[in-house]
Amino acid sequence: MISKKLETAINDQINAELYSAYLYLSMAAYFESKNLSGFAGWMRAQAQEEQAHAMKFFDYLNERGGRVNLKDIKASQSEWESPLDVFKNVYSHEQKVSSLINDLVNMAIKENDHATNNFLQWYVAEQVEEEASADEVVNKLELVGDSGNALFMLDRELGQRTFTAALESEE
Ligand code: OFO
Repeated sequence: MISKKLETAINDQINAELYSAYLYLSMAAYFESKNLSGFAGWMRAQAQEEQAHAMKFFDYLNERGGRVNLKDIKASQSEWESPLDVFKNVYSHEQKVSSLINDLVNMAIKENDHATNNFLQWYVAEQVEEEASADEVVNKLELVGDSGNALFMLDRELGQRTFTAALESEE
């Protein structure tokens, strides 16, 4: 059975993952308002991915005899200065989430909870990808600069991203 301390921390992380989904959905709405449907589609897929991250914690907590407690999800920012501003925000947000995951790992190690530490390693690897994919788009947007044509091309490229539930639920 999982400790009360880890139960609380995982519940907080479920909230953080759901907030991430909310933030990315808000970014999708921003891009929709700018008629950048490819960027919006990328954000929608990202929001679904975050929801899957939350559900993975939800299932794990239940499996370990913990109790899931859902809390309020805070409102997210809704306006940004530019697509570059949005993706810089994604990158810094993912860096914050990585540090939350690292804190959870440290807590699991301190408590000698090897099962939770092992479970968390999936998120450790996932955060490497999350940061890298945000950083990649930041770099591309910096190259795009003020070019409308290049932004249009990037919108088409990002619009090809789809959410694959099967991959996300892999243990
Ligand atoms: Fe759940 O990885 Fe992003 O926030």
